[in-house]
Amino acid sequence: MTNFFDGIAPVIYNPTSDSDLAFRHYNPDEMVMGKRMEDQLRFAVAYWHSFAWEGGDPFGGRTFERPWYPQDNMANAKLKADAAFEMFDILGQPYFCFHDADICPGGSNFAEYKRNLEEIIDYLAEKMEGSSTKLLWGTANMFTDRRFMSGAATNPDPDVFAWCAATVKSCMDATLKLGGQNYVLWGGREGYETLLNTDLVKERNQAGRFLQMVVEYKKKIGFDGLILIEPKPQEPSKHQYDYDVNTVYSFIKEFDLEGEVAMNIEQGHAILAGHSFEHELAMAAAFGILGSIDMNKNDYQSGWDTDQFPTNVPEVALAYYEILKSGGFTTGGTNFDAKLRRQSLDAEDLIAGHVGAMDVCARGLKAAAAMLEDGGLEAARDARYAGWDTDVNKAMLTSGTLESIAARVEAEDINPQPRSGRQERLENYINRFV
Ligand code: XLS
Ligand code: NI
Ligand code: NI
Repeated sequence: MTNFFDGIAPVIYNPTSDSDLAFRHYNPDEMVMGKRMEDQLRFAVAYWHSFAWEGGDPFGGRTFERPWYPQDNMANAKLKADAAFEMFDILGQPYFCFHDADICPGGSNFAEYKRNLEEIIDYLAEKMEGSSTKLLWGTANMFTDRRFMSGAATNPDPDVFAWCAATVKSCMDATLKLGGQNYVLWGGREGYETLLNTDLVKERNQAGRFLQMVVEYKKKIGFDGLILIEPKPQEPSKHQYDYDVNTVYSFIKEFDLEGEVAMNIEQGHAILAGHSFEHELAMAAAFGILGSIDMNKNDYQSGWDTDQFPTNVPEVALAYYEILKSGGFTTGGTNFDAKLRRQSLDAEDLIAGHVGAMDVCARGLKAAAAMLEDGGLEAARDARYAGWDTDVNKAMLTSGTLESIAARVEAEDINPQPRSGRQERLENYINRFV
């Protein structure tokens, strides 16, 4: 027990409330496209930003005061877990996600790391018994410690590769033990700063073999959740091997992992890659690898991963549109990989950030469901491609050759006439729902 959230009542759905800490749209039991809203959205709190991050930025250190600081001992790790579960209860949060480094101190060698991890996992398991919050995914932090500065699985030093294999094994065991529904790998240090000192063929091969070992181990221990890769470009390495969905998909194919690995797609990472979130989601859906999402936005002016709670309903609606259209989440969910601003010092700020984000997502989900049920966008899209429905045009893709098509163009005097893409009308259509 902590007293960190003292005085903050459980957050409830009350559309007429004038409190900052009430849900006006997130109504867990409301049915949306055949499922409870809670089961469509599958929200998760990110342990790292909410409980481990201390408010630092590149120019200054800790701004927060928390009862579980300093985070270098197991007693405080347990206090942090107490506070985390208190927040999950206040929010009625169905899931959480963690890195090993968020939940316990790393220790001075591997044996100590493992002891700490096992002790805190037992503690979390106990907490979960008395709680309705489950584990959406676990992961290993293989980017903060200086041992990872030249890469994790892609490190030139085989001892680091070995350390990473041992670490991921421990974190997969921990995730399995807590009933985690997925296991995530974000390759923060899997990239390079300069080609002058880098053998990118070797590094990519190491990463490919590493991922194969993860999949082999998943099968060995009977973990039936998804293995998810989280793409991100340019940060922290200048060149990241997991740049975006398309890049990761080609990596998966190259290392024969199709059908074994899916994607955890983060809104902010999509933007950093020069895409929109919905582009990345639609691309993953097209490849059949849309697993889960990190629903946190970046500041559009600052150009780096600011990890803010979502506030933009139209953007969120277009994201859930792609998710619902692809059939919705199975084991995946909506993880708020988001942190407070460093001036937001109070326990209430932490609750408010999540309440707002959950409400924005609920609005987005409802709008997306309404658009899908109305069918206007799909009808417009179908109409735009309707020319491809005729037999002769279908045949171009199945049995056509350049010669046969050229002959038809001449014989039939085919002379394409441009038609409007009707973008503004479609934007107006979206505006009716959001
Ligand atoms: C960092 C990533 C990270 C992953 C988990 O940018 O988003 O937080 O989600 O390692
Ligand atoms: Ni991120
Ligand atoms: Ni993330």
